Amino acid sequence: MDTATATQHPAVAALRAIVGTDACLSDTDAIAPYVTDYRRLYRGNAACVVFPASTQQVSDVMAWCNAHHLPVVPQGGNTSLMGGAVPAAGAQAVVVNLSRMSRVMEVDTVNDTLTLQAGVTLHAARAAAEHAGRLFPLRIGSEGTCQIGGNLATNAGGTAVLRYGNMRDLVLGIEAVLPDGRIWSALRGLRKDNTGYDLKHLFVGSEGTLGIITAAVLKLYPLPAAAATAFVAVADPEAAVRLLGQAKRIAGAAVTTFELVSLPALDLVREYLGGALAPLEGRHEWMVLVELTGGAQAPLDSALEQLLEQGIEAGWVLDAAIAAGMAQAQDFWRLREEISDAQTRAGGSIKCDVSVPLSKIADFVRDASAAVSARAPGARLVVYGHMGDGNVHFNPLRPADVPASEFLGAHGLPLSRLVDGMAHALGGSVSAEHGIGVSKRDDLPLYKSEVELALMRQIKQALDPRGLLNPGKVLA
Ligand code: FAD
Ligand code: 2HG
Ligand code: ZN
Repeated sequence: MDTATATQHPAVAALRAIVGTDACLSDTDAIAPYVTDYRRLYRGNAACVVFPASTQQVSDVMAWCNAHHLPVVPQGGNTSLMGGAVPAAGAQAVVVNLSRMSRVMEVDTVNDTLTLQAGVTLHAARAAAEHAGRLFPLRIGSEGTCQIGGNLATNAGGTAVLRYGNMRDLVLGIEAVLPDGRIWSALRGLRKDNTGYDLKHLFVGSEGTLGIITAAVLKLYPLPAAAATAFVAVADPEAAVRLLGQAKRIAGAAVTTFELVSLPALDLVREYLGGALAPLEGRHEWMVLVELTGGAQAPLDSALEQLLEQGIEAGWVLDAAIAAGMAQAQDFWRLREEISDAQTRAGGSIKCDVSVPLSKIADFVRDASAAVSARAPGARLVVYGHMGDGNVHFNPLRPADVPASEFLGAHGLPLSRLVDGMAHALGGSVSAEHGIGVSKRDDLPLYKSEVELALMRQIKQALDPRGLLNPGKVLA
């Protein structure tokens, strides 16, 4: 950790008095990882980065910043893909990183709830639940680094939403520090509570603009004893939608994961993983990862076999591999979960995290693919994701021989507007699960009505009249 110098911002000494010297960084090199976003597209400035150890310390930091009109950027694992967790370039701000608040406070196996501090990583939360014989079902590829506070602030989705819902559906109680430093504690483990406005939902998905989430009560579920997993080549996205419908009819609530994978997405992962894993022979344009989970293996296996047989008969399924055990299932999962990082490593990926009604997703993928290919011939169509939720990551990627900066410079904004616009026209969303951050902020007025934007601004004004929390994110 760094030492104080005469040129330091006055916040450094004041906040060190609150969190301790070692828990407040101000040296340029030391703060670099906290002011640079995951994809290294955004690099900001901060007076300092503080690591509070308690809700009271967060409150004291926030109160000091409020009194001194200093903006605050809440930060969890800094895995956001939208540039929301780092300060803007040139901004005077304090980054409040929650990673020291990593205590699991209670696992209640009668109430089926998990109470924890916001800085617990998703991986640690899932492990704590599993240790108690329960499941905390949020599953996303960044689980080792992202934190529960960040998951709540972004209303994270992932690969089990089909069965368990988004983070909003998984939270029962929240504790948050307000922009003026007051603590609002509602760590209630209640499944029914209609005592007025449900304020916790204001903070879910607010991307650090309304309060700093310091703790939460989350729902737990029975730990599934069995899973049946298949990697399936399908004729096209339309066939995938039909297969999903059939899966629901055959297996009902056991259908936990239904993820679409396009060939360019799979190729990219194979390139970065050394081409090792190939569950299916031959090359197929479209594949899905299907997982059923439940209490007993035999019924799941038989449901999956029945589904695939019927899919082959109907011409939806071209080929399929059923995982022979957990190790092979993990290999299938790896192919899916590595797609995001493979794009980050390749560079030059345009993120379009869109959702449309399931009934329109096949048309959307077909039409958006044609439109993007016409506009940027050679762009790799890294299209994949949570098809079961009507959510695809439609991410055009630079052709292999075109530098990232050239591709993004020529196509970044036009292609993302093209794809987002097509989703919007189908009644869809331009951010299904990643939020707005700074990446989509300036486009938000294209997709939200005046009334909706005005309501959002009124809420922001009511909670944060000085505009100190994560300024420049979500709303301009
Ligand atoms: P950060 O990146 O630190 O912050 C995100 C936003 O939340 C920022 O606006 C920040 O200010 C705010 N924030 C953070 N902590 C708090 C807090 N305690 N109180 C208030 N505001 C706070 N997302 C999905 O939804 N589904 C996926 O499947 C998915 N897969 C991913 C896979 C990879 C490989 C990567 C890199 C990212 C993925 N993400 C996914 C995106 C990201 O991991 C999620 O948005 C995650 O929820 C962010 O958590 P975090 O702790 O890293 O938050
Ligand atoms: C995923 O589903 C994540 O893998 C990341 O939401 C998506 O990198 C992306 O575009
Ligand atoms: Zn996703």
